[in-house]
Amino acid sequence: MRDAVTNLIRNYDVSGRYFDRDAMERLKSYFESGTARLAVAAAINTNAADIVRAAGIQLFEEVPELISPGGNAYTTRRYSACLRDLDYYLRYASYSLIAGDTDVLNERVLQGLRETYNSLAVPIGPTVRGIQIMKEMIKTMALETGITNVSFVDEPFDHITRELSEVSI
Ligand SMILES: CCC1=C(C)/C(=C/C2=NC(=C\c3[nH]c(/C=C4\NC(=O)[C@H](C)[C@H]4CC)c(C)c3CCC(=O)O)/C(CCC(=O)O)=C2C)NC1=O
Repeated sequence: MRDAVTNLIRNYDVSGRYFDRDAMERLKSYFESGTARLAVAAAINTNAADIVRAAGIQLFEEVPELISPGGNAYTTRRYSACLRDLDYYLRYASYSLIAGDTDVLNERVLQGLRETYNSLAVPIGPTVRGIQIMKEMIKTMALETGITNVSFVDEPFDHITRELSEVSI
């Protein structure tokens, strides 16, 4: 599993190079955003249950077929599985935000996920929507805590979304 720093070290070590200006710029931007990353992760940790619950409510309001008979989140078991999945995405997104790298998502979350979803007929579109709802909530929370540039919050959520949505080849 890699983070922004180990990833960079790995790339430079492969070719036996010292860090150049580009590497230093990247490290600088990672460390400069460190406090903001910590603050967002802290906000997620404290509010995870509420974020997941609220995102679920909004998703099922937008796509009520999911929890109607025949919907993939219909029945208590599947409803819980759906919220549990949102909770997985949120927790791993918080790790990825701290790491400043999406490797943890590839390694722990995304491997084989699309195939699993396809085999259980879990619809990708609404799942992606649920992930995006959480992202927006967290960006709002980050702005409320006084962080002005919240664009770094996008990375893990958009990465999961992109990988999930990719058409099978
Ligand atoms: C940490 C990495 C990790 C992930 C991501 C993960 C996902 C995951 N979600 C699953 C099921 C599921 N996922 C959903 C999710 C949904 N259905 C909907 O309609 C909504 C759109 C959506 C919620 C937003 C549902 C309903 C199931 C159960 C499907 C079934 O058993 O029929 C399953 C099948 C096994 C199980 O039910 O536990 C896996 C492996 N498991 C993992 O270990």
